[in-house]
Amino acid sequence: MTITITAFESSPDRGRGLARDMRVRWALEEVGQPYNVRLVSFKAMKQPAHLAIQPFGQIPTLEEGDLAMFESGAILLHIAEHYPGLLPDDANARARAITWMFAAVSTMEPPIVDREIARFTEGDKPWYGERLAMIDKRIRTRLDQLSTRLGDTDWLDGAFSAADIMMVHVLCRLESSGILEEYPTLSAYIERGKARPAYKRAFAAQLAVFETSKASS
Ligand code: GTB
Repeated sequence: MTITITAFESSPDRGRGLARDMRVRWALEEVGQPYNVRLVSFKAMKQPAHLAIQPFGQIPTLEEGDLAMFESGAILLHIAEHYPGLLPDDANARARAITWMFAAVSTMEPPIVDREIARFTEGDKPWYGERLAMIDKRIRTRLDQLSTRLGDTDWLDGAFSAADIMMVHVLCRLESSGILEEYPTLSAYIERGKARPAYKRAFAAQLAVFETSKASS
C-alpha cells in the first residue's frame, strides 16, 4: 500500500533536517518502504482537510490505505511494528526500545523545544538570559544522564532501533546551541546515526524540497 507523509512546503529550518518529517523519512528509509510526500503550506495546515488528519494543524502525518495518523512518535512506532528492522523480536527488548522512544519525546525533547520557543517568544525580553540559563540547566541534566547511560555503547539498547532514530533526531535540534560540544559521547552517537545510509537518503530528500522551494521563490 502506498505511504504518503506530509512535510513543510517551505521548511523554516532551511533544509537542515530538523522538522519532524525527517524522523519519519529516516524510519521509512531504514525499512526500505517507498513513500510519497504531500507538501503543505502553513496556511493549508490550518485548513479543514489537513485538520481532519492532524487536529493540531501540524506536520508530519502518515496515510496508508484507510489509515491516517499523526504524532511522529506514533508514526515511527507504527512503521516499526509493521515493517521489520526497527524493533527487536524479543518481547522484553522490544518493550525497552519502545520505552526509549517515549523517553526521547517525553523526557529529552521538552526542554530542548522549550529552548527554541523561549528564543522566539522571549528572546527580546530583559529576563531572557536568566530564562535561557534555567532551560540549559534542565537540558544539561538530561544530557548528563543520557550520556552516562549510553557510555561506550553504540545505540540505546542493543541493536539500532526506532528509539535511536527518535533520540538522534531530538538531539540534532541542539546542534546550533553549542551545548552538544560538551558531550563527546552524545556527539559521537549523533554522528553514528547520521552516518547511516538511510539517514543520508532521508536528509537528501528533505533538503531537495528546500532547494526546490528556494529556486522557485
Ligand atoms: N508532537 C508532534 C509530533 O511529534 O508529530 C509535533 C509536531 C510539530 O511540532 N510539527 C511542527 C509543525 O507542524 C513541525 S516540526 N509546526 C507548524 C505549526 O505548529 O503551525 C517542529 C519544527 C519546526 C521547525 C524547526 N526548525 O525550523 O528548525 C524544527 C522543528
